[in-house]
Amino acid sequence: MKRSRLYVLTILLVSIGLQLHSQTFKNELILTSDFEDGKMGNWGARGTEKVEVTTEIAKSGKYSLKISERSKTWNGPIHVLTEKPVPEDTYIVTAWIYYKEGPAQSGFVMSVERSFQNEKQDHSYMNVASFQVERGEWTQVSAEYNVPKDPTQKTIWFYFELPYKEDNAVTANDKINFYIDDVRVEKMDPAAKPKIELAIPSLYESMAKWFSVGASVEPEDVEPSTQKAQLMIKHFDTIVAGNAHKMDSVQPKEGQFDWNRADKIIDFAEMTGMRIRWHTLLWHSQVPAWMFQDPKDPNKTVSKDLLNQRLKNHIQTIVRRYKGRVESYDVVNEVLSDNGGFRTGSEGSKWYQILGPEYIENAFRWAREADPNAQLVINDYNLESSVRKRQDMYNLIKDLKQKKVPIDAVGLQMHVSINAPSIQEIRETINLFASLGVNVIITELDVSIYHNPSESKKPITNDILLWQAQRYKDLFNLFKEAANKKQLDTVVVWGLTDDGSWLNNFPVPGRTNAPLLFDKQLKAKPAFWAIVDPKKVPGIKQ
Ligand code: 9MR
Repeated sequence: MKRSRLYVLTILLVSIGLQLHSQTFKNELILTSDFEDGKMGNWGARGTEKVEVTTEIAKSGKYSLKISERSKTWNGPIHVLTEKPVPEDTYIVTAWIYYKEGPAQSGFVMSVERSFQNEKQDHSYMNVASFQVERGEWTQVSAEYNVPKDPTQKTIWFYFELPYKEDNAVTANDKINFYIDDVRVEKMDPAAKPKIELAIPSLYESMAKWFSVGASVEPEDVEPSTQKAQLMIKHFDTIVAGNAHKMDSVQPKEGQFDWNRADKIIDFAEMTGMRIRWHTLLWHSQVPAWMFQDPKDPNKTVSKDLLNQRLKNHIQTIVRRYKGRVESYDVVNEVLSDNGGFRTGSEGSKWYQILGPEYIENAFRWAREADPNAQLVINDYNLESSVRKRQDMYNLIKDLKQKKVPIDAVGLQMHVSINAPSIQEIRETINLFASLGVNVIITELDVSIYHNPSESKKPITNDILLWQAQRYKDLFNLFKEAANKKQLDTVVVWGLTDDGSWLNNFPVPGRTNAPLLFDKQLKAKPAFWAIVDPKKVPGIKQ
């Protein structure tokens, strides 16, 4: 029988497809350390701790590397990753970690250190991934590190440590001995690196009728020409810094503003025509220590007068610099307590402790003075789920408005879960604030796949992703409803891809989350499709 053309074509396409599928990527092996020659190779210590080859225990063979006499969390074994860093190279590190004495479980972190050509520049340190290890069990850990685009970087090392604590907070549990074995480092085949999907709709274009859609990023995410930057450009038209605009990043030393990381995000946004939100002029967290210290004696608390001056200077230096460029500022972040009223000193707010509640209105007035046209926002979390906190925020905004404090909008962070709070609670929250005549902004949206903060790690199944998709769909339906009522014009998600979310390893160490719209491979998740084209997601209710 003569084969039909269709048959031949089908066979051809199937075989091309199979070839593409079976294409194997060739990662380059950079390092294997099993210590079986009884030598340390190029492994070393980071501080005064002892790093040695031992036969006490091994994952495979006879030897492993033992780390003992540790006195700081950051004490641990270190090895060069590369002396010739090539931006955008991706390294995959796998290793086994073991400890036999100490707490039943312990967090471990893989980090990288970088040196720079300019010797005066400090080394930089970054946590790449954190893991949970059980006492008495060899645990395999693995992490990927993407080399930043920085022509001045020289050598990159990787190392293992315990989660960071200030020296004076270190306890015996932070000083445990541990062992590593069978370390393997590969450089990823560039052909295997994730690429954005070009042929899908743009998220922000799909929502343009209702609101602008933003995402928070780190400076590394927006190095022009990287795939993450392309993802940002394609899908978002508002940008926010996840960390780079916070006090400790912008003014690490008194009077020495460091615009380097801040401007990477601003420059990218201006180059690509995005709207810019600034997060945040004031927060109780991520504040450099000097801010609250007396200039003559760091053990003493700064005076009220000087702290007011420092705060005014911080706010106005930033707002003047970006006048007409930054459209919207989170002026104050998380100033309310979860237990009612203002966040006090006992809940971490030195602002409140030293300055009293007036710091809030001062911050708004100083910001307005520096840029009369920027939108000024008060930002907080759990305003939807806690009726009391919501009412406190309502009363606070009302009071500020009565005092003619220039406040334009309330930011609902919207770190929600797959199951709660309800859409109706969120609707009531938006309606309540809109009734005060302020705009509502969704500032930090993500949808945790866990039902509560302490639920233990679970596999991320397709069912969960579909459930999450429905939740995103319902949320976006509500945001559209609010936009139609002119209550809301901006929705920002807190991160670009699941792997970069703050909800990984938090609040449960070792727990993986998947709260965003794109996955690690830069692929649109069902949640994205539920918002943009719901018929593509099976079982979605409109
Ligand atoms: O996403 C931020 C994360 O990378 C930081 O480690 C963390 C430090 O506190 O801050 C995260 O962002 C927070 C934001 O600034 C304020 N609202 C809660 C966010 C998640 O913790």
